[in-house]
This record gives sequence, structure tokens and C-alpha cells, in this order.
Amino acid sequence: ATIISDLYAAILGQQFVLFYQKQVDHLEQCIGVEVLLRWIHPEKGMVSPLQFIPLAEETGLIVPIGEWVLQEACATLAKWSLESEKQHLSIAVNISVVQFSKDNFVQSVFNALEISGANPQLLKLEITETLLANNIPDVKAKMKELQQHGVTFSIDDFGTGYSSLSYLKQLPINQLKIDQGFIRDIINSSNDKAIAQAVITLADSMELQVIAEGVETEAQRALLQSMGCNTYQGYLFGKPCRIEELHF
Ligand code: G
Ligand code: G
Ligand code: MN
Ligand code: NA
Repeated sequence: ATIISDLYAAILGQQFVLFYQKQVDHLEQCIGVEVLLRWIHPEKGMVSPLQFIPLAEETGLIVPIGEWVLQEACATLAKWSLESEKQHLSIAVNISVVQFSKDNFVQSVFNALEISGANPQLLKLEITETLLANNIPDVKAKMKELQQHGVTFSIDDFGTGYSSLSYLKQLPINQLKIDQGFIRDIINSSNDKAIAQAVITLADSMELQVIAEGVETEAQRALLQSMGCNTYQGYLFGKPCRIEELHF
């Protein structure tokens, strides 16, 4: 079987699971999670999204897969809303450019919210600069419609794309996510540190939230905090894991 027919089988056979990774504040209190898709292949075991998302995008299969991720994430939000220690937690969902660009994307998000009863304010959509590089009017209209219902947006892998910064003031963006590529060597690389500082300062002056991803050491966290970044995600606080393994 080819990986394409395997992908079809995966959708039909419910071989996808969501992993969850914590996002924490400066007190290391969990404020939310990012959901990360995993494919449990019957023979190959766990397959990384890096290995199948490009193919899922080429074949269009990312659309039903992405809808499933949204529905699962919203179902989790609805479940957490009934638990006092979890009802404040947000869930961030990665959205593919291919998925976002579909005419019915906004409706598919509203459907997931309505079916589950999830609070839209706690749903954060992670989009990339690639999306913002083309067809700004369409992107803007969709983001505004979702924002009007409370959904928020985070720019994933910020600083790695090729888009113009002018979109930052045109679009309803709530958060910039500093790419882990700038965090990895932030202690020793003055260039990475300078870029991270620029993102933090930019976010600050535009009244956007900022989160650093790929934080693995306390030294990185402390440095980021001294630079004005107070929200973090990374192995230091927890690896992506199954929902049962999340401890708050
Ligand atoms: O967990 P990590 O290996 O877990 O993720 C690798 C890449 O796959 C990241 O760039 C991440 O944004 C992407 N990714 C993870 N889950 C999803 C998903 O549900 N949808 C999309 N489109 N991308 C995802
Ligand atoms: O592109 P995106 O930010 O959606 O994907 C996040 C990716 O980073 C996932 O593959 C996730 O498993 C991975 N990740 C999360 N925390 C860490 C970390 O602390 N270190 C490293 N190396 N990778 C991480
Ligand atoms: Mn992400
Ligand atoms: Na990222």
C-alpha cells in the first residue's frame, strides 16, 4: 500500500490521536495547551505530522483530518468547561494553509464549536506566515468573522516566514509564537537572542501576546523572562502527551 492509500485508511480507521502540550505562564501555571496530531500507523507505529501533513495537503485529505482535529479539540474544551480546575484552559490548534483556504473553513470552525458547545474564546487557531503571504482580503475576512465570535489567532513559527510585517496591523492577531529555532541556542547566540528580543518588543508595542516555544532549560526560560516574555511552551514544562497523561 502507498502512504496515500494508508492515509485514506487512517481516516476511515480512526488511526489519528491528539497529543497535548502545555503552555505555561511565568509562575509555571498551565494556561492552555497546543494539540499536536499523531498518526498511529498499524505497522509503522507513531508517524510524525512532518511525514504526512505535506502529503495530506497535496491530496486535500488535510481538510477532513483538520476538521476532525478541530472537533476533538472543541470536545475537549467543552469537557474541561465542566471541571473547575480546567475551565480556564485554552486550546491551540494548528491550521494548514490548505484547510484555511477552503471556502467552508469558517463554517467548519463554527460547526465544531456549536456541536461541542465549546467556548470560542478558548479556541486559538495557529496559522503561519505562509498563509498571510497571499490573498490578504480573503484571509482578513475569514479571520474577522471568526474573531467576532471570540476565536483568537496566533502566528506560529513567527520570524521564519517571508511575509511582510504590515499584515500585523491589518489582521486580528492576538499572539506571536517565537519559533523554537530562535530559542534553541538563545543562550549562546547573540543573533538568536536579538531576533527573539525583536519579536518580544514588536509584540509588546503592538499589544500582542507573545509565547516562546521549544523552551528546554531553566536558563532559556529565565533569559526569556528577563527579556519580557512571560509565556512558554517546551519540554521543560512537558512533552506532548496523551490527554490522560496531562498533569496540571
Ligand atoms: O509535534 P510535532 O512533531 O509534533 O509537529 C510537527 C509539525 O506538525 C509542526 O509544524 C506542527 O505545526 C504540525 N502539526 C501538528 N499537528 C498538526 C495539526 O493538527 N494540523 C496541522 N496542519 N499541522 C499540525
Ligand atoms: O510548528 P509547531 O510549533 O506547531 O510544532 C511544534 C513542534 O515542536 C512539535 O513537533 C513539538 O513536538 C515540538 N516541540 C515542542 N516542544 C519542544 C521542545 O522543547 N524542544 C523541541 N526540540 N521540540 C519541541
Ligand atoms: Mn504550532
Ligand atoms: Na511553531
